[in-house]
Amino acid sequence: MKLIDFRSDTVTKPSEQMRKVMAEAEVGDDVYGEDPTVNKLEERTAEILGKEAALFVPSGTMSNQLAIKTLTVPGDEMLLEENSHCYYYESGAPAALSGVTCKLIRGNRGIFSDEDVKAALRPDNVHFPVTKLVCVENTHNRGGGTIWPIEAIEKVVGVAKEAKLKIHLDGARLWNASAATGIAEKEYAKYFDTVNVCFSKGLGAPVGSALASSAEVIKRARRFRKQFGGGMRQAGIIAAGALYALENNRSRLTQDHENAKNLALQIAELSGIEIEPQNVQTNIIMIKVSSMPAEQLVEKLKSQGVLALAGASDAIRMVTNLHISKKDIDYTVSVFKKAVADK
Ligand code: TLP
Repeated sequence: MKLIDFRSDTVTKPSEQMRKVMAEAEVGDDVYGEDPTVNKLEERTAEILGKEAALFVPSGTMSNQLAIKTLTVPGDEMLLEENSHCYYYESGAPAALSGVTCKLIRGNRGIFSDEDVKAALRPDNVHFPVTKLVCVENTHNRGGGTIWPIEAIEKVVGVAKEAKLKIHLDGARLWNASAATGIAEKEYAKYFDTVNVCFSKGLGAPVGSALASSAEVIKRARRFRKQFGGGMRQAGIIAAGALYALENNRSRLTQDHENAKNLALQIAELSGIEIEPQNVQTNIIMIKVSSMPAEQLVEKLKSQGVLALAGASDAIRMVTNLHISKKDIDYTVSVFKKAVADK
């Protein structure tokens, strides 16, 4: 049976053409700075994001954590949304790797306001940790692929700058935000000190993310990358896949968005599940399940070849990606109809 895998956009596999450029990539020892393909990827990423420099890293988690490590000292505090990946899904890394505590902000589908940041600021007092950093996630994963409105970013950054805080963007899916809005990546990135972007999600590369910032910050992050065990050698093989993804797979993300919206609209009317199709802005669909445990629905879908992820006992997440076609969406709708009908 053919599997239609909606568990994530991280499940995507390299295409024939991508594999070809990977196989033929020029390589060198990247710890010596001698891998031409990695160097090219870093330069191109920095250019797209309008930053001085970028650093190729194995994962989005490492990229986020390098930003935190580089912009803070142990004992500092960072402000971030309670469902943000840096906090929720990174194994307690801010505390473990940087000695940083997290002060959580409750957002609306991942978005918070300048007022929220103001309310979270602390007076300068020896009893309190020093608040050093704010983190924004765009698009917001657990929020359901929500796009941060640029005006909201501007306001949050305004308050953060006034308080002399640094600002990090977890832009693992910034490509999706740009494809959906037409706002260039660098227009988003310009507000932030550091930006994480991932090549291994919707863009379809097998491995890799990058951190972009000023040359000085990236120089420091490069040392921490080594310390974290992320200094790779002939990494040009994987960088070539990332570069291919960057040049070829950004504009097609709108197809994933269309497919997600289409799926959401078609299953929204079914009983036993709840979706707000108007909130499906990019490639992530969050579905509340009321008629059975989410795991049970996931199993039913799986038995018909449709893979989804139970994100909570009453919720499933589905993510469209480059392996999923319009036809797959139609099939998935029919599987859903059956799955929710026979309890
Ligand atoms: N997200 C994964 C899981 O870890 C949940 C997924 O399937 O969505 N930032 C954001 C916003 C992410 O969604 C992810 C991965 C990361 C960072 C981390 O990237 P990796 O997996 O490369 O460490």
